[in-house]
Amino acid sequence: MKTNRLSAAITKALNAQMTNEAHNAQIYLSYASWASAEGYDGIANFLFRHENEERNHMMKILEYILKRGAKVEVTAIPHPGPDPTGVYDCFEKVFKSEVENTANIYRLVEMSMAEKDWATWNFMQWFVKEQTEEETLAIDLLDRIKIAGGAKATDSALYAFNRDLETKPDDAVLAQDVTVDKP
Ligand code: OFO
Repeated sequence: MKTNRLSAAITKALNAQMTNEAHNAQIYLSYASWASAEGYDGIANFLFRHENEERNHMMKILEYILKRGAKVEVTAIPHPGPDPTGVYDCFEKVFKSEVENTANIYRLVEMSMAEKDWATWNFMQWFVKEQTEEETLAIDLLDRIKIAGGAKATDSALYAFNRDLETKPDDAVLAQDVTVDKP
């Protein structure tokens, strides 16, 4: 008897979403490295934690595909793109990549609804909530940099922002408290 509980289309879309999560992880990894090299250790720490979260999201999807008896396809991860030109640009790009990922998640929700694959629909609801939290966090941080002058923020304002990210807990669940089972 066939034990695969996912359609070919949903399997393909979930595998593509694994790559999207890995791509977002690479973006955070790349920006964190950039921030660290620029001397913004608080910002780097924040971005490294989020890199880990995105990788956990990828693993969560991988485990779901396997659990449903379907095939995981691990592919190449697209390049994260150029370094940010500054702190404001960095967080604008973070926000943009989160919005793009939300659109990908919504497409999967739509697909699972159209197929009446309620298990996948239910599974995807966790990601809908997670994207809302991540977008909120990115908007909040962007607002704070905007108040400090945006792309023209002074060194002392950026110093304070960097210190803030070093010591303040995130609004979203902290990546260091997260495991593959409980992302
Ligand atoms: Fe995977 O949570 Fe954002 O992108």
